[in-house]
Amino acid sequence: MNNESHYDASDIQVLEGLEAVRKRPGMYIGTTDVKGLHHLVWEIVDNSIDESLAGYCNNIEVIINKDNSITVKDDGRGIPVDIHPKTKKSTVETVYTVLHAGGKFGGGGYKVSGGLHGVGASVVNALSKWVEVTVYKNGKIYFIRFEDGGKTKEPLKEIGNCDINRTGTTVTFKPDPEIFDTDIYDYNTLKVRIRELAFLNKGLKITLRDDRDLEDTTGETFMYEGGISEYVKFINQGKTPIHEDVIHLEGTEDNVFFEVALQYTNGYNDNIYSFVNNINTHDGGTHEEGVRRALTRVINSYAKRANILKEKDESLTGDDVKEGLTMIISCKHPNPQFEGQTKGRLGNSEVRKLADNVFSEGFEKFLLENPEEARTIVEKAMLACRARNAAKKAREITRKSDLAMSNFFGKLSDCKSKDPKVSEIFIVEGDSAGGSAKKGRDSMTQAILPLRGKILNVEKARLDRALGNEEIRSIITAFGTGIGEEFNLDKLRYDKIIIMTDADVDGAHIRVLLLTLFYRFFRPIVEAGHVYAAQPPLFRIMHGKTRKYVLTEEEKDAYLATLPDNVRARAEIARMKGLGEMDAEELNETTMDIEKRVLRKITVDDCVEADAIFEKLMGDDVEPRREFIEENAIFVENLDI
Ligand code: 1YM
Repeated sequence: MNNESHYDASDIQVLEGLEAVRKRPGMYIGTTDVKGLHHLVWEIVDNSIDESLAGYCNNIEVIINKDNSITVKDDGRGIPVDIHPKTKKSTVETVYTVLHAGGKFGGGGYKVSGGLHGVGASVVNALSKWVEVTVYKNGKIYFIRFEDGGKTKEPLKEIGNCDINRTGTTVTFKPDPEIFDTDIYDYNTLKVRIRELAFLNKGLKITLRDDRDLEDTTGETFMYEGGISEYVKFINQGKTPIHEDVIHLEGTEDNVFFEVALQYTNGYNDNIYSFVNNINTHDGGTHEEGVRRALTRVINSYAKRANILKEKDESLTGDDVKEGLTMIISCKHPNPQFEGQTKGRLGNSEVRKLADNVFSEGFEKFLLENPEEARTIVEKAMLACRARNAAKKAREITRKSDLAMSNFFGKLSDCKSKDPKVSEIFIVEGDSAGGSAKKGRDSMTQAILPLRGKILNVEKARLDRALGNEEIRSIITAFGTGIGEEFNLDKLRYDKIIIMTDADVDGAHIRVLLLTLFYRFFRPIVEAGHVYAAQPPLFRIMHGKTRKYVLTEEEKDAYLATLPDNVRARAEIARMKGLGEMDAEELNETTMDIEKRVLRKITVDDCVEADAIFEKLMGDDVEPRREFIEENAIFVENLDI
């Protein structure tokens, strides 16, 4: 092959490779929405984390620049700059332009990153308007720039000298606005994940700075010497632990590193999160199974041996022993097998054994050495067991009670269709809005459930008490899924569950109560993407025969700006007060009609963050709750406060 020619066969291959990424970005980064936009950052940060896992990098810095480009810096070895034998180009250029280039060039380190297994850099390059890479290595500073989806502007060149001891890589990229729906980075999204990465990689320092924010001059630094133990403490802030120390256990076998940190609180919910190579395994897998199995077994055997659990008592179940438990499980695996539809499950069977062994040995030792704590933990699980049995009875009563049923059927206006794929249910605040909704709906596919009383705050309630609340019982009955041990997602009677509340503080409060209920007891429904918030309009603009509804102040201004001056001057602008004020036709047109409405999908993207929000909103302290509602007014852009 002719080395002099600047356009040879390997160049063509490179261009074709990157073009393939631009043609089908979804295949490489999932989506091109705001999530995909943030995904680019993680691909680059992953390379720095890998360098840290290999033992060469201690500091990572992420900067959101003024133009919404992103800079990631690390103090690792620096991407190799020598000429790569196969491509005859610098290794930096190769890594950034050849698909699947990642690990193959590194020379077999202990590479445990997840994500795209090294294809990340070239994918980011393909989807960027421009990328600049600076490498500090050998006392020199090297630089290369790519433009328009990964085209090399000029090969790698030396641009100066640096201290011989200085090494590292700095990458700045600007996502291509032609690829992504949005180009604006969200500070909080980056922060939540960066904090998590810092917890999961103890001792690693990661800084985040927002240069769009004039007041942010230093950024926030995340560094946890305690790693996942500190993560547990962080989650348990504002909760009440029932034993002082976080229990931390770890072990390694055949290059697989496994660790777990846990602490029980006096609450009724569990917060169990598991990770493999820093990736959240939402659907668990062998690492989680090993721990859960060992936890149940060890608590039962200890409780019996210590004679806290008597012969006649029934054994504690997995559900009993996880009540109030906060636990982080983390596994670093050189060859993880991810399974399931969303690849959120670890499949490697050898990990089950490792997790079980490490956990059972360590946890049993803890119980034996700390008899007081052990008794507290066992008694907590035994209480949970009793409550579970009480809930079972309550459920049976719910099922049988004719009174509860007649009450319920008086309330729900079900849709005619029995096909869950096309059916939706609107949960509506108040009777008057419920009335309009009933008239304005498409009765074939839309069911209406008006809520009269207040919903119980389930943050502080066990299942048995939740089942005593009439509003909650109506919701369970309407959904058809059952609750607790009986929950079955396949039985959900509606494809969409739409929360329809006013755009004011009361509406926000009811929405939060409902979301807490869903998050605690119907999490799979949220995770499967069935829950939505309706977005009633905030303004009605009338001119001539035209009626236009808009959701936000900005949209109103933008719409008015499109009108000719004389029309705008005479336009009537009304601020919509509440759902109850709209007549059936208006409600249908603005909020319910499948063609015209705007729904907002509710996700539990980051369960830790969501839990912190619920904790803040639903915990005992009133002040943070007020503040939060005022600041965030969850899921509505504009709030009448
Ligand atoms: C801001 C982004 O990419 N850091 C980074 C990347 C690499 C190395 C060090 C590295 C790896 C190895 C050897 C190795 C990469 N190198 C490659 C490849 N930060 C960032 N820091 N020396 C340096 O894996 O053996 C790909 S990524 F392939 F060239 F080795």
